[in-house]
Amino acid sequence: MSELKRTFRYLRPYTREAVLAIIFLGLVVVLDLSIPRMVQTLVDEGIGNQDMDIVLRTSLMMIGASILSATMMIGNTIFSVKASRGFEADLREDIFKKIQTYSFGNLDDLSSGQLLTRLTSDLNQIRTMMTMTLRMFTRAPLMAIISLSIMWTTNPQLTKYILILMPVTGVFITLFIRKLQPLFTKTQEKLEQLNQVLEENLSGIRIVKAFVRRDYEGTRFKSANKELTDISVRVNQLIGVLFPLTLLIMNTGIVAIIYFGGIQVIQGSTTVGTIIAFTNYVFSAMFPIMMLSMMAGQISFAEASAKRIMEVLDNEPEIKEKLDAVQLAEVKGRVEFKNVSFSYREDGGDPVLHNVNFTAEPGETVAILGSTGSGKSSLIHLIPRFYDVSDGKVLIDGYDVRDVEPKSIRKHIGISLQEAILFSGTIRDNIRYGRPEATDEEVIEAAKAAQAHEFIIGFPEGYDTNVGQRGVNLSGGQKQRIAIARALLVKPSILILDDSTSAVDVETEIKIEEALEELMKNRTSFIIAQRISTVLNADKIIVLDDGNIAAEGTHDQLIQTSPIYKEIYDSQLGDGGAQ
Ligand code: DUT
Ligand code: MG
Repeated sequence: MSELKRTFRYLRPYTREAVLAIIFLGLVVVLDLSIPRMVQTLVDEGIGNQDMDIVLRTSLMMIGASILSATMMIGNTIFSVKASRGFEADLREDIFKKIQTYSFGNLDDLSSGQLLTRLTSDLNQIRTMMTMTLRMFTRAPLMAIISLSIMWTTNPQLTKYILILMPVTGVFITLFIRKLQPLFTKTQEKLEQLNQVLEENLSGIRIVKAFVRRDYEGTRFKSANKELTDISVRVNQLIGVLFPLTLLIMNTGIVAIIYFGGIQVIQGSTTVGTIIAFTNYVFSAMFPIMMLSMMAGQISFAEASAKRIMEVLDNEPEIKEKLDAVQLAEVKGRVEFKNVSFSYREDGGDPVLHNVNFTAEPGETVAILGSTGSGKSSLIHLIPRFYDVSDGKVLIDGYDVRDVEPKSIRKHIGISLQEAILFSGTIRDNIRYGRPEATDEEVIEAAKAAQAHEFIIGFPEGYDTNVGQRGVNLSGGQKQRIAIARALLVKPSILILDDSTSAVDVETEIKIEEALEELMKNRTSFIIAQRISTVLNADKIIVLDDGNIAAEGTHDQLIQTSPIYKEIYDSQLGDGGAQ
């Protein structure tokens, strides 16, 4: 229960609504339970004494009580819905805000699919639970207590039979729940497995088609689906047995009341009306126990969901901002790596960068070369502090990035990540994402430099063309160029382009290079490129090999001194290494 309880604090702003909902509910219970009492009067005093007056008056009162009870129930609904929806919205907002604080490392641990499930179906489970609490949970014990007290004050003798039956039912239901509980947990696990298969399938459906693995995926889905179905069927079968059995116990109680009550009536110690009222009260005293047994499943589900939601909320961002963090108003763009080692795993296993040292002076262009997996992306991710180094220091303008407010560094960095991700919206909005106040002229200027202007104006709607989700209606190269324009538009002191031209033809790539040269005069830039032709003019070329700097220098120096550089050069522009 503990995790579920923790979510309850989100109900606090809605205390007024929650209390009103429960008050209304209490009134409903009192009114509902007054009706059998009136039946008793009607039978004993009205019908028994053949008094039409009492019959009429009591009937009217019963109708009145029913109408009032219905009205109170509506009141309960209004306030409980207000409270639980507000609770849900606040909790959702908190989760969303929390996710925004996550750093790259946190996001490596929790996939977007997992986060989405937690924001939707898990949250839904908890909200359902909350609504039920405000509408039924409180009702059940209230009903049991009030009916039992009414029964006790009218006829303690008969009440005893019910008091014996209640713990029997209680024990019986507890045994059942014990059996059900592990099945609920299992259901939840199976559901997650199924979601996993579904999620992978939906995001990778193009790959599934391309590799003609529909049958395989179909089988995978079928088996996950079947497992979930099997277990759900078992759960529901068990519940299906539980319900009629509790009904049986309840009916036994009613028979007992009628039998022993009947004897009392014949002996003249009680009235027929009392017996009729009692059979009603048996129902209202026992029904809550049944209802609670039904709800046990809901509670287990909600608890499991609360655990997953709290995991999201408890997750601390890996990148922590220092309390006395420095705010950088200006960044000149000096970037220095001092003995930097880096590993994605906290336990330090297998570093992807070993003892990296280099300095990029303001305005320099640094090209990073290296085979795939050599650590190029990892290296540049350390500059905006997407990850923290495991050892050593990354300095910007002489400040350790860990001492500076991350926001104030990132504002001065324009980055185009290896995978160009766009948002749904217009091309214009995508380009100005980092600087929403940019003018149209600035947008066009950035697009021109990124060699995107021409294809953009080629679209019938130009810059107002809508980009589909994740940029589906654009080619890979078009997306990359928009991403470059987006990075350029912030007029950064440090520009980072990670393999941003891999999907662009050589001719366009060279044009981008030329345009950049002009644009990047006063900016430090880091360019990762596969093609050596685009980096020949860099002020500094860093060759990475398996996380180590294998060589560093200008093209002219490297071609003389570095065999590994010469090898790359020959393989791409090769005519025996001649210049
Ligand atoms: N790696 C991880 N977790 C990640 C990213 C990378 O463990 O989230 C590993 C894979 C690889 C090493 O780090 O062994 C370096 O990866 P990186 O992405 O830095 O390599 P790259 O030089 O950018 O390769 P590519 O040219 O394929 O982009
Ligand atoms: Mg990379």
